[in-house]
Amino acid sequence: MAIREILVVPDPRLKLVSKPVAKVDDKLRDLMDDMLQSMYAADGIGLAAIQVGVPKRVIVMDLAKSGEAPDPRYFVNPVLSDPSDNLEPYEEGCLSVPTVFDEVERPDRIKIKYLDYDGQPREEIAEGMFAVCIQHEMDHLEGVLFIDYLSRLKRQRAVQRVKKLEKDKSREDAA
Ligand code: GNR
Ligand code: NI
Repeated sequence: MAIREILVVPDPRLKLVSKPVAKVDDKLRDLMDDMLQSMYAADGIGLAAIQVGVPKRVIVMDLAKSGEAPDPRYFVNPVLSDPSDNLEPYEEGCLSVPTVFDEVERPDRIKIKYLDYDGQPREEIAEGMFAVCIQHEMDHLEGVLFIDYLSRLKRQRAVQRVKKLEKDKSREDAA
């Protein structure tokens, strides 16, 4: 297992549309293991493969609260359907847009079909934080970030903020 670097804006790879996975095999499980470890290391609750530079339709997630037992979840080739009419706002963040948080409205309930860690087909209804997170991660598979739902001004500010953060970080590393 290895911790992989998480891409941040404005990396153009974050805009790619990810490709379906042909087979859930050991190589894909290695990727999912690395993604989960990288997500935990970055204190995230979800991660899409493109965030570590791999344009495949793979998501990992762990919504366990701190102090609770870990609850790793894996979603391969996920498909969402039957969104509720009711939208709920939630203050979102993204490991690819560090330190930026803003409100996004999404359906509060949605159906999800996917293949699990063993390649078995599964179907669930997502609600609450699960609904927020799975829709945020599905957007990554389409090259969409939560800041794309904000005003152009807010989006530009967000990207500038991350650019500065990265610049300051690379200066620190050099010093
Ligand atoms: O760690 C994360 N927290 C989060 C908070 C609110 C809404 C969505 C998320 S997902 C994010 C990790 C991430 O960037 N996944 O793509
Ligand atoms: Ni994200």
